[in-house]
Amino acid sequence: MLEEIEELCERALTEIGSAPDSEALEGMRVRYLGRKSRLREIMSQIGSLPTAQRPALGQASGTAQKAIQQALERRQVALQEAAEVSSAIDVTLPGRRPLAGNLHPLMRLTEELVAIFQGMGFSIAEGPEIEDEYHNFDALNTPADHPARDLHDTFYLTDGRLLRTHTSTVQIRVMETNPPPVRIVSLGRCYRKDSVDATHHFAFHQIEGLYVDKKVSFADLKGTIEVMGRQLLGERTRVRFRPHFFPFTEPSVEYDFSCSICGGSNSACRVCKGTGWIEIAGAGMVDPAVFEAVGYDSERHTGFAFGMGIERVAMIRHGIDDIRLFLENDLRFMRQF
Ligand code: 2U9
Repeated sequence: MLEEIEELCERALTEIGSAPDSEALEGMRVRYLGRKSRLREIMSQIGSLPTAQRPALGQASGTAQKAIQQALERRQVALQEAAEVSSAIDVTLPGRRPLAGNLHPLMRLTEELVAIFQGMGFSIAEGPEIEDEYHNFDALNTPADHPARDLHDTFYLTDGRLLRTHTSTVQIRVMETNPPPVRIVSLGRCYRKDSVDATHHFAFHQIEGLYVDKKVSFADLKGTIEVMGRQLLGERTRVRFRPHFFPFTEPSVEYDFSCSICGGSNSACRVCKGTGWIEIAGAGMVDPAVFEAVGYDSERHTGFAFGMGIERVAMIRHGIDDIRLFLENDLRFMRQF
């Protein structure tokens, strides 16, 4: 009888393991554990067997009953899970469109500016964000007592190095290692110890241009800025230059583009406030002291340079009034571009 129980249990487990559906499984439960099953019959006979045989048979039949019961439960769960998966997939439904990301507005504008300057013969130059005081200030004719070098304005590292405050550092490095002519735009992230508000951030992006050759003139600078303005904001864009001061350029200017939003006709214009002009950035002829620092002969070569904050241009272009939006990664803002 012991052998019979073992055989019966083995057969039951094999059959249950491959039961095709719940109905077949219920049939097996009745056949192997039901009131009229062989196992129940054996169990009911144990009491009338000789005492010595009873414990072994009782234990074997109990173990078999438990094993069959567990196998039935396991198979039931497996069949249910399979049914759930197949009913969850409706192969007749149309496919879901995958969520495709798009470029950050600052990156898009950067790429556009790069294309504009490449079209005018400029190459792209990049360099380190951690710099030394020499490349960030001294080589750019910015004296030791200049306010920009103050601890309040620049992020210094403990070893005396600093986070670059402009990308002009890259242009110094290019001139140090390449003889003229040089026609490059440098771009990347810069850092200043500004309190964060709607128009300032401690981290921002710059694009700066430098053109050095024999006989480069202020007229070349004006032409370059005009072409950029027209390509960026439209053919009707005009440019005006105002005298200014930068340590690294002489003469220096700030330049404005005519307002592409209202053309000066709306006194409530968010972008130009009704003046018709938008202050973009600065530029100038490279100061001879900068040429001396990189070993260029300032008697033989001249050059112009200009710099722009990319966030500022993006704000003007899209009528955005808070610089912080560019860094918050709020999808409601990003999806507009
Ligand atoms: C070299 C020599 C001169 C780059 C220049 C500006 C004027 C300028 C600001 C615009 C807004 C920086 O992002 S901002 O805060 N920059 O106005 N930048 S001339 O002059 C150079 C650069 C490199 C070797």
